Amino acid sequence: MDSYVSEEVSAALAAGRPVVALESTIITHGLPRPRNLDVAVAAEDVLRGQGVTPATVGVLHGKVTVGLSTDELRTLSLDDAAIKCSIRDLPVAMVRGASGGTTVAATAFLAHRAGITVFPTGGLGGVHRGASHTYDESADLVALSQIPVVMVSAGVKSILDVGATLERLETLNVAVLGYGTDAFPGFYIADSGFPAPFRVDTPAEVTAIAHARDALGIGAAVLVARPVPTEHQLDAGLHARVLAEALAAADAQGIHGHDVTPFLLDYFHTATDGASEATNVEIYLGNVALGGQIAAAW
Ligand code: PSU
Ligand code: MN
Repeated sequence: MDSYVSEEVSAALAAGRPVVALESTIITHGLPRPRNLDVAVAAEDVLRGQGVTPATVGVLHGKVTVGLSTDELRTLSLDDAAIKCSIRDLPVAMVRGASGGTTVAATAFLAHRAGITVFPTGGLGGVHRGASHTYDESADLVALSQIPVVMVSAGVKSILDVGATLERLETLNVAVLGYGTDAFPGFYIADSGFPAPFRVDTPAEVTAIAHARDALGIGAAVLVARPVPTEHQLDAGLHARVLAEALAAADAQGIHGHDVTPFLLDYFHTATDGASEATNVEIYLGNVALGGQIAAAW
């Protein structure tokens, strides 16, 4: 494949400077316009402020890119036709000349291929509720089992079956580290109700564990699970009520496949009058900042 890494990102990697990958499904499908672009730019600014080079990954008119420019980010953020690009969708988008936001799975794949290890998102995909009959499990999980990145996320999205997702992460050899917490975070809420398998408290502990993984040649991700600060979490009662409504609405409208996650997130953002959106942005930018610290400590 011809060069798809931006000059800025290539130069930073060649010089051994810290680089952090960012996904773009959160831009195309996770947040409403025009806030999506603001958040995408804010995430890059957080990293630049730390002396870290951001590498936002996405597909623009069939061109797979690691290190989108601000203009390219804007184009993608405004594109109604942008598809949600997981790993399997990348070759199709390339051949069709389509644009797309890359999911955690596709971003981890492309970032690692370019030599980038640290990758923060908001909330990871996982096992959906009812997966025992729908088989709906995010490709994020399989990708993390095969790609040795250091992923930072506020646990997995609370719209999912969190317990089942933790079981799958164990099966898939993904190390799960609670960051500054013994509880596994619950995305919109700080505590999912499940314990984190291990606790770490510093970026140096994370990098030491990731280096040990690499020394052993374990090819799976390390997942750093950072909880939303409690002052920014969604009210637990509101969360439970809206979640039940959102799941019922998805069921009634026959939403399935890759539309489920965007539908549920959008339902939350509308039904909470923007409160969940504000929380999502807090989660995301906080995770990006921690990603920057980990990359700097690498
Ligand atoms: N985190 C967020 N918002 C998002 C996502 C993550 O705060 O929209 C996206 C990621 O790109 C993730 C995707 O890979 O949701 C999961 O989708 P699915 O469950 O269909 O695999
Ligand atoms: Mn799915």
